[in-house]
Amino acid sequence: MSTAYETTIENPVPPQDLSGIVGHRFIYTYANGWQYEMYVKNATTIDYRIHSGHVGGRWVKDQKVDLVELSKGVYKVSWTEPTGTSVSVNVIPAERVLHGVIFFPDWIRTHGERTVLFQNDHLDEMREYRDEGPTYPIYVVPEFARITLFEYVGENDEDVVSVAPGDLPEGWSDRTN
Ligand code: FER
Repeated sequence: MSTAYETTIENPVPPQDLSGIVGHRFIYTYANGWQYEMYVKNATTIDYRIHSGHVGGRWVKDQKVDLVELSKGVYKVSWTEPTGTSVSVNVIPAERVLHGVIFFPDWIRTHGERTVLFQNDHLDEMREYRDEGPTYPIYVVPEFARITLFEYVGENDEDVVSVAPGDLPEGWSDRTN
């Protein structure tokens, strides 16, 4: 093999180094124009804000995720929301590119506004909507995105994502690096 390590049927796991994404905040715009911000608070948790798009204005803290390194510098973040939405995002920081697939239940396609809030204050309400549905047909949104800002801010900092997207200074999310 050309790689320095080998994954096998018995051990399909490449060496895991999450230091290139844990403790980082990134802002990105999907090809459909939707702008998101993710803070990888630690190896199992993200905070995020949605600056524009179908559910622009929504924000969430302490979402548990599965985070892996697929190959050197290539990460995958996957999770399911209390709303029933599932998301899987592949992140390649060095190329300033990511690809996300969002799987929305049907009720969020028709009533996305119900999820535009600080979700942590409405968890039971979100689970009720989820259980009411309808779930199907799933609204699948697969899109590439350009990472416009990528910065190390440290792990487990509750101040990184602490206000609603709409309460940030004008143009805040358009800062690039
Ligand atoms: C993302 C795509 C979707 C993301 C979050 C979501 C933080 C969340 C969707 C939802 O629950 O509305 O890239 O990154």
